[in-house]
Amino acid sequence: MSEVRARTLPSGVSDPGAVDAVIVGAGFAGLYMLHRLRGLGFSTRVYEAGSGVGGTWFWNRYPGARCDVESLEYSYSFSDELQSDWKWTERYASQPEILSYLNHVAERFDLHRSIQFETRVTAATFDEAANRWIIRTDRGDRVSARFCIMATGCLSAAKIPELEGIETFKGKRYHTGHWPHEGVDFTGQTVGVIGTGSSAIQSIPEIARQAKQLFVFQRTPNFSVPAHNAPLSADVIQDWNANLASYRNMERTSAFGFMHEPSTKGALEVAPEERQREYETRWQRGGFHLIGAFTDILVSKDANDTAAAFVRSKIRGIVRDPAVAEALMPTSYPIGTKRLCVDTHYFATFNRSNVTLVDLQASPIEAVTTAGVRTSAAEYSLDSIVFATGFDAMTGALSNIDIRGRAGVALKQKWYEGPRTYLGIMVAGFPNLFTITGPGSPSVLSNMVVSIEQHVDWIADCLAHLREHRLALIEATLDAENAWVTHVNDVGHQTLFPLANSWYMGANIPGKPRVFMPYIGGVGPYRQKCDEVAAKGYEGFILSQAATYA
Ligand code: NA7
Repeated sequence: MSEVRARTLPSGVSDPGAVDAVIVGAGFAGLYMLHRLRGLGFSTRVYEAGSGVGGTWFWNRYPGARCDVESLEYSYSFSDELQSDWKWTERYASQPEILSYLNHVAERFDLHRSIQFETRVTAATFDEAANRWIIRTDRGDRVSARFCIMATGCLSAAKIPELEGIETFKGKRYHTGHWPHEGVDFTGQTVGVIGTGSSAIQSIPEIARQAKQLFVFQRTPNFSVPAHNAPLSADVIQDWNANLASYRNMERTSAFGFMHEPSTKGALEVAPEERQREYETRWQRGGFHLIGAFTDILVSKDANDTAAAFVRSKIRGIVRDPAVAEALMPTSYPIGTKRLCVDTHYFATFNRSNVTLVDLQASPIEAVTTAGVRTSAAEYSLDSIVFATGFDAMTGALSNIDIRGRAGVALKQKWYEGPRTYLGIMVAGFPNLFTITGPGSPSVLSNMVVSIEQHVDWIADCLAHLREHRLALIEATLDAENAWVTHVNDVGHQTLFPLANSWYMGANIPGKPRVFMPYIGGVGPYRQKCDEVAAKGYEGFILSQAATYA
């Protein structure tokens, strides 16, 4: 089977050719999927909306953009040579460094030639007569593929809020998820940042250093813990390399896909002094470790309250103005049930004289005006507005494509009351369509690279299995899907996650069904389940029909 040399295709011209697989997206997931399928000899084409590889790391170029999983762990494990050659420089990698890494991967494994850039997939339709997917793009391509693999990312459909008057604003508007490649110089400007999620929390300290005046429009305060980012020391790298196999195994069998010091006790089982010591140690260590301090932080409200109170006390200690500190303290949801943020000097930024917190709970935004933002209490004149307002998470990128399975049923219609998948990988009624880190899998509750590698390997093995057994189709049964959805919900409802209005719950998008979308059963147990399903001849799937493979 020959590779499709997509780069040589004149853009905008329909390609009548057929391929074994189309992959949508060239981020961490799409690149590795392409590499695996090419290794198996499947003809594969990747469509990517951006002009380069990288996905999330291609688009999210806002100041301060950084991964909050440690760089050594937020990296591919599939190639020993890649692991030993690539040198991460910081504990938490910046966006430019991760993008360089992904470009390096694409070059190293010669991936570019199979990727058609600046091409957005608009539709994917299952042709029941031919048992193939017909994929269409915004450049007029129409390609037929036996398999369609969505590597579209969980946080890729940017969300601009529906605020009155947005179009009338005369200054510059930016969304953190679509940042200009040439960067933005805010020197001398009065800037408004709307939102206080991870993207805002990373960018606000950077923008504050440049801008003349910064207004932070906060609807819901967020819990954030310090990153304590620093250059990676030779000792840390040496230890990582010396223990690589066991560390990687720890990630794969862990709860969240990264290494952590497991806790053995509940927060209320220990004396208050010991609890405080444990939180303090983990705060000093930085990153997500705080949330793992005790076994029950994400399942017991009383336990959770102790961790939340600890972080609030830290905010009180950092922010000098007590009223501002109070406004920055989250109280309306348990810590960890909205994405915990990891920051560098976020709370301290509110001690700067050029930074003002605008509490939208006290005075909501009424409209964007030609000059800036008007709340119920005041009007703010702004040169630029930064929308750090997040994404239509987990389902948005898929809903933006007209995906139709058997009998022309639209995926959007099927998911009208919330996403339904089997294992987060496939959807009943949509044969041969795969969703890498789809809803119903650990995905956003995990180290994405670990979860991506697991899904890609599972899908690649599945395709090889089908070919080996001369099978054309794999399709989740409705029973298996229903049972999985029930399980995902049951496990989710054993935790505190449903208590928050988070994007995990679809709560940030007006009209989106309130469903806890990711799977919180743990990366390790989830992997085991997927492996068992495959080992039992793809239990819960129907595999059918002899096929001719070119
Ligand atoms: P998030 O985490 O969804 O944050 C979006 C922020 O924008 C959040 O504070 C929202 O407040 C706020 N928001 C959204 N709409 C509005 C309106 N209309 N008015 C005021 N404020 C608004 O997105 P991020 O990009 O920061 O992070 C996404 C993920 O990327 C992150 O979790 C990491 O996994 C990486 P709300 O809380 O809804 O009241």
